[in-house]
Amino acid sequence: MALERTISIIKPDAVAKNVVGQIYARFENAGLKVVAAKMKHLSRREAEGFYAVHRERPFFNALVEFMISGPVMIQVLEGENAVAKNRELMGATNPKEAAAGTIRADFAQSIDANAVHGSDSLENAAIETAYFFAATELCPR
Ligand code: RTP
Ligand code: MG
Repeated sequence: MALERTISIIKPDAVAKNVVGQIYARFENAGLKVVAAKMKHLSRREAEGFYAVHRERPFFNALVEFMISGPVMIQVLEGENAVAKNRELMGATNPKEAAAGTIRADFAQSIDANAVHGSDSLENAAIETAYFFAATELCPR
């Protein structure tokens, strides 16, 4: 087992529903530690840059519009197998297909407003962490 870090973003729908604390509890109960966090209302440029990999996808514009529709809560999670563990806690992209008890099953409305983002690989976790945080903002503990 490897100690990893991953990026989690609580999306505008879940921040608006006031369930940041309930989602943090899921991380904590699974043994993931928050080692950096910030609430931010993303600019269009920031959201487009973050999701640049999806630029050619048909849902890109809707995704960007949604991600800038309100503040998001961005955190770096640290723990054993943090990347996969966070994806497991999140559940499937489409909440209709998300397993019972996952964050998306419990808090997401639709495939667009799906409550959370999580890095999909260790490599992307490092890229996404650097996108939002300076090295000095990480607090290993
Ligand atoms: P995320 O990146 O947000 O953690 O979600 P994911 O890996 O489960 O899904 P991904 O394929 O990376 O897609 C990014 C976000 O785009 C929206 N999406 N909409 N309408 C659609 O078919 C569609 N497909 C993806 C979702 O909000 C997804 O979280
Ligand atoms: Mg993704």
